[in-house]
Amino acid sequence: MQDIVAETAESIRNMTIRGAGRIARAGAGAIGAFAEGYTGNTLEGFRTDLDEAVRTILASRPTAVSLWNGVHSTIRDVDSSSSVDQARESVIRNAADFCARSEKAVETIARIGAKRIEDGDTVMTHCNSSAAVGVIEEAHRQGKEFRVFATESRPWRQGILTVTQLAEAGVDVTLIIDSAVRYVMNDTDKVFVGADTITSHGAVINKIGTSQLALAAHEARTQFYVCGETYKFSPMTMAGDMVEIEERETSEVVGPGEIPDSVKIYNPVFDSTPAQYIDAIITEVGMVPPTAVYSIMVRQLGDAVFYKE
Ligand code: RUB
Repeated sequence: MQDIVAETAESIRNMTIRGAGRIARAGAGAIGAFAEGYTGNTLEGFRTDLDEAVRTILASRPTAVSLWNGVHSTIRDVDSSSSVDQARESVIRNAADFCARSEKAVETIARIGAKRIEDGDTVMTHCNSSAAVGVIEEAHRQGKEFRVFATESRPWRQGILTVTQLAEAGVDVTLIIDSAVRYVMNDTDKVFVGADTITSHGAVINKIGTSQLALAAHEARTQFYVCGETYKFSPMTMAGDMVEIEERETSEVVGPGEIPDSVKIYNPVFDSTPAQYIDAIITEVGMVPPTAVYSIMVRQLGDAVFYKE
């Protein structure tokens, strides 16, 4: 069963499984499967092997706290378990519970966010966020007539996934290159993006370029909404920790021999949008101002006490 842990970690690392919600569910699911297949019979042995499985999953991608929250909510009852069977069962149950809650949260966000889209609107989205795409699809399902601009999102071009998904759902969608964002923002009424991590002071870490959309939206007086489940709230930021911005392989940016060897390449894959540029964060517990993140974080995560210094 260690295989499923290593395979899942690799699929997250190589982006076969991507997007903050999906990687959280995959990580929690892999830990659940690990517990299900565990054949050892001592609690101590289980805890040691589980620790290693958790470390393997968490090392796969560093930025999205959803992965950390998903995995830690899965193992939360292991410390208080008194037998290996009790510990295993708690992990299996908590993993299934997290995945179900996560999927339901995305559906709730879709229903809440869809209310913000009106007939005649032009909407913009960035990268490929299942929460943001869910909002757009739900508004379309409700019969609203609007159009969508979706950014390409170099270098992985997740925008291709977004436009394909939206076109298949029947949405009027236009693909734009990333550098067209400010030009197109003048014609845009509302922006909906996802989140990988939301800090205690309401900043949102999402796909590189999100903060450019936010700045352009601010300048054009376009509403800017973040769609994010509360397990994207980072308890570590309450303790003052910085969010690590993932830097990926330079080969994702240019192919071999395309530019002189002396040229350096920098490939950060997320950026931080300050709270002041965000009109609201659409969560499964409601549409909230970024200034409310801290109190929701305490309420939602407080009993779990995920973060230990
Ligand atoms: C994906 C990305 C998405 C968030 C939210 O980046 O930035 O906007 O993860 O996604 P990558 P979701 O492709 O590098 O994982 O709403 O699906 O959780």
